[in-house]
Amino acid sequence: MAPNVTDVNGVLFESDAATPDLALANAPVQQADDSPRIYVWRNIILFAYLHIAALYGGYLFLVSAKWQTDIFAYFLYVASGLGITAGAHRLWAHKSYKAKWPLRLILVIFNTIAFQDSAIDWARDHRMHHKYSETDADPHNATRGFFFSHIGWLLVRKHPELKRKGKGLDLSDLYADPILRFQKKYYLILMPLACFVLPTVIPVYLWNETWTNAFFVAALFRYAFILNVTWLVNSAAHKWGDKPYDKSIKPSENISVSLFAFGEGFHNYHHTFPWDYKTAELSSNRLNFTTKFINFFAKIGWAYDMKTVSDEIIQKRVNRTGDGSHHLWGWGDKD
Ligand code: ST9
Ligand code: ZN
Ligand code: ZN
Repeated sequence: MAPNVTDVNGVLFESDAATPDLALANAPVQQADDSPRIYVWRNIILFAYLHIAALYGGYLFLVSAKWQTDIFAYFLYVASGLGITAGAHRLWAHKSYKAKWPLRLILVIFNTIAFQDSAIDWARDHRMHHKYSETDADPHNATRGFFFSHIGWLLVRKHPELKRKGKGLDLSDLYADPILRFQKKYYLILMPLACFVLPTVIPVYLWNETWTNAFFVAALFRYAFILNVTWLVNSAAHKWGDKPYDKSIKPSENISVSLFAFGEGFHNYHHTFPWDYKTAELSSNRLNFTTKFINFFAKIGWAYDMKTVSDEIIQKRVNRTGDGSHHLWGWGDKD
């Protein structure tokens, strides 16, 4: 049965937000079968435009952009991808390793190119995603379907339950970092420069690319591509794949997603052991470019205190809650 929507709609919640009710904030998450959908038309229109423009950009990528522009777009994909995987995800959301300030600076620049909101806001949503996985307090709750967990969650107001429970998150470690505070404070200046203006201007001035090719290929096509790869972790990797570590959850081991997402598709492992900096059961870095990147910086001392999980603990968990597919993955061959 659908709940009484007037109990949970955005208007009612806004008045709750003004006078926080602690008893409510500490109450268990309530599941709503039919959550309210308050459409955000600005986002719907902008994302529709982005995807149509990105299709045109993909066509230009193949047929008319200079090779330098294509390589530049690829470089931006890798850099901004690492800004999400090594930065927002493994470093800031999960604290799975520590980084000295030069690496944090590189990662925050990469992260700003990715335009997935400030790293503080990204980590805040992601901590909710792990803490309240697959409930109304999870921003991209996969039980609401593929479309919602992929992009739909960015087209509607967040669920009141998320805002209520979110008040209990501790983000003090993120706000303690001046680099992250700076990014958040100046985000609306830094992000357009890093994600759209420089990616368009650089090809035009450095190798005489046309404005059209530069804008649609290096800015819009590249941006939409990496957004969709990231969203696939929330949608596809919460739907398809084996569950060698915990068969009771939706997150799954998805190799195709891992390939494009620099090692972030081993999602059954990641939700079972979220503190492991590798986000996968690897002694090193198979299909996991992000782990290679962090390991490189560990060698020069800029990354340290990397957290992992012992083989023994993993094996115990596999035996206790896995779906029996663990032996198929060949994790024994530590490479
Ligand atoms: C984007 C993000 O695309 C993608 C993230 C994907 C995550 C993937 C994770 C998978 C693992 C990692 C794999 C990486 C793979 C990468 C591969 C690379 C090759 N906690 O948000 P508001 C409260 S972004 C606590 O406005 P609305 C808070 O009080 C794309 N509290 O909610 C807040 O106020 P303030 C570009 C929370 O109004 C207030 O609510 N960006 C939390 O319902 C209002 O927050 C966009 O398109 C929380 N988590 O609006 C923008 N959240 O902030 C999209 C909220 O002042 N977003 N509160 O403290 C929006 O426009 C809006 O957020 C909205 C909801 C319309 C979606
Ligand atoms: Zn997940
Ligand atoms: Zn995570």
